[in-house]
Amino acid sequence: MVNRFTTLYRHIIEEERKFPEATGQLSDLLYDIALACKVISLEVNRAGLIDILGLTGEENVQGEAVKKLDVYANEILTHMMRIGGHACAVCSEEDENFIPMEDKFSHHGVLNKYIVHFDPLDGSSNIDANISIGTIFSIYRRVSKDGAATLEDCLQKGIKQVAAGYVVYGSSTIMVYTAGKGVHGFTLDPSVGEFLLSHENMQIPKKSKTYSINEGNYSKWSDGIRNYIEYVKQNDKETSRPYSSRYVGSLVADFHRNLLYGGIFIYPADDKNRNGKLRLMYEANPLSMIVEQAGGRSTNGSNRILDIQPTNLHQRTPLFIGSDEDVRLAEKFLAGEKI
Ligand code: AHM
Ligand code: MG
Repeated sequence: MVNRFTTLYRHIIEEERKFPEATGQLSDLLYDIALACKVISLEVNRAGLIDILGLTGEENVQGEAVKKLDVYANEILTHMMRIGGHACAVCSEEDENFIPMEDKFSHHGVLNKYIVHFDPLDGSSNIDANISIGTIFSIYRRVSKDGAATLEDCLQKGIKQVAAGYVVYGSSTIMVYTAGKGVHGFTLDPSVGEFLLSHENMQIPKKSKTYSINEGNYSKWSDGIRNYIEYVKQNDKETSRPYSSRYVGSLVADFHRNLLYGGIFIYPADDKNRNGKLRLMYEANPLSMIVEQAGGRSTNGSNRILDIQPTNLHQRTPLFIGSDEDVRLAEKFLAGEKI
């Protein structure tokens, strides 16, 4: 039975204690991210009221400019990192270049040692339809020894992540994170304003009966992908086929459901998007660290996502992520193996 009063902050401090060299900076950084996400959650819940209250003009009732939610989410996360004093650079799906952070707010003169990557509001095309959206984050240790952060600090392989996580703004707000020792989920209790431990040591089922892919792109796919999708739709009791199809169109929401119940999410390369659509640094790497920590698998169809050396902050990658056996089977179809 889960201890009902384990807050996110207590949990991350206890997790950090498992690393003898830890200074507490990572706990504080994660806490700052969680705080920013609580603020975003509030705004997401109010989004539907904006039209009713007549706030769609340039200014809201307080005379402040009304911002698009994804712009707002980006600003609040960046601001929180700047005042927090633990990040030396922030990279966001919303910004072309990385944003260096000054050391002047760092505590006790300690150098800000972390690089933080965000997709501030994933699935943002779903906002107006009241469909779940989320924030994805990823944390690296800087490699340069001092001075301003460099592009090299920001372009590290996913395997170098020290922590990663996401927040889904759904029927409730949930934060899932890993700091390299398992995956843990916390549900926001709005009455006390705290994320409380609700899913300890999450494990994704090894095999599933659910696939998530935008099937509207069928005509642009390779034969390998088409054959795999045809396969999961055939009847065969022994292998739990046909699979169910579930596709929200918000990666975080599709990923979270598959993490809980099992499933494979695929966004392949196709005729139009030669490298797929999703971003390596902001979407694929953090979710890949989580899925591997939960016993699942994540590749670009042939290679492990976490081993890809990034060359560009906004580079895209095909993504096959979820239950281990399902991802392996999809890879076989992609390689043209006879099943
Ligand atoms: P976003 O980060 O701009 O919201 O775009 C990424 C989103 C993912 O959340 C989702 O899985 C995918 O794009 C959906 O794409 P499509 O509409 O092509 O199926
Ligand atoms: Mg996204």
